[in-house]
Amino acid sequence: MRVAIVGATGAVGQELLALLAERDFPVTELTLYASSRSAGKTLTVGDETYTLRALPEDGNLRADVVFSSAGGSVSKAHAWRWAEHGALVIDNTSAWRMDPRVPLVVPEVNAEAALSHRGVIANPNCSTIIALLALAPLHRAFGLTRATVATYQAVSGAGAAGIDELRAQTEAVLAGEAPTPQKFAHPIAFNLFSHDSAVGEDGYNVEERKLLLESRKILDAPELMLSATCVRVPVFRAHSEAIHAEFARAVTLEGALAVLRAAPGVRVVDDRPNNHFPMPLEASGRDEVLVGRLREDASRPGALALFVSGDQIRKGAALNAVQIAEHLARQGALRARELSA
Ligand code: A2P
Ligand code: 11C
Repeated sequence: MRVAIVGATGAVGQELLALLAERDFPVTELTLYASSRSAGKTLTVGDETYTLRALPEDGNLRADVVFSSAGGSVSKAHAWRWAEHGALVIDNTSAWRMDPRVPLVVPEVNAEAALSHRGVIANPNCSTIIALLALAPLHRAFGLTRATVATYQAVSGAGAAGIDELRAQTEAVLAGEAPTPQKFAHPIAFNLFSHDSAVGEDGYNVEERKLLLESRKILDAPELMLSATCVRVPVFRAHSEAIHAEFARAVTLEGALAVLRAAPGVRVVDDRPNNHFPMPLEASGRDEVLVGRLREDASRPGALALFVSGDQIRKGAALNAVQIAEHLARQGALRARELSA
């Protein structure tokens, strides 16, 4: 298949490149797009060197599948034009997630939704994907009705600039200098702060609202109640979340553990004697979301408390997108085609 990556120099773009090679995705031609600032520069991947391109005016990316991770404004402006030229667009941004024409897909949860696409499929927000890897199988078994979520989000969620800022500020502070915030409004080294997205009139920020609205759409659970508090922490690339979940049907600890042990994409890490539970360092670089600290919620009989950690760039973004393409290819719903000139 002819593959295009839009945002190839970014944190998610770089992970996509690594994953396509690692997973033997059937790429016959790879075209890499970035901003006009990068156009003409080269990028070496394995033995191949690619010249970065600016987006073409005519919207024809000459690809069967486009992975888009250049930010919401780029996808908002171009995704459907790329699709009109025959490409399947798997969009890693928030631009089209809540559009009724666009399936919002986590393959372990609602792979079948991908088949109804009209040219654009949305990859959910990373915090949503990571929470749902644990919550969706519990929902299927016990009927999730309500959840409260507190996130501990890595700087990778803010892209390559976020990663660079944590590194630079940490070095600066250790050298006795003052941190200079650029990407984030507040110091991130040795600090944490409420998620860096806009706060609405109800006091919830955009990230918190995404967790609610995207979960409802993916689980097809419009009545689901969910309240999130999203926080940026000085961790490089895996998000963690403390979750309290309530269910319609009776749930036991053993029953929940059995469901999670059988859940695809989940690895249970729940070693009480050794106080070993999900950690972002252990989730980094892994495909699975780590799930543990499972206990009955002492404040509400019948509810569960749990803790998850998942690689934000990998399962939270690039891997999920590649898995969507792989699923469609397996179903015969994504294949190489003759391209117009
Ligand atoms: P560039 O490196 O040329 O700025 P991240 O999420 O890590 O910040 O990465 C964002 C990605 O999106 C980068 O690859 C960046 O390219 C790319 N990008 C930003 N703006 C545009 C644009 N207007 N058109 C195409 N790609 C863009
Ligand atoms: C973060 N979840 O960690 C965000 C980044 O909706 O795709 C991804 C934003 C999105 O800050």
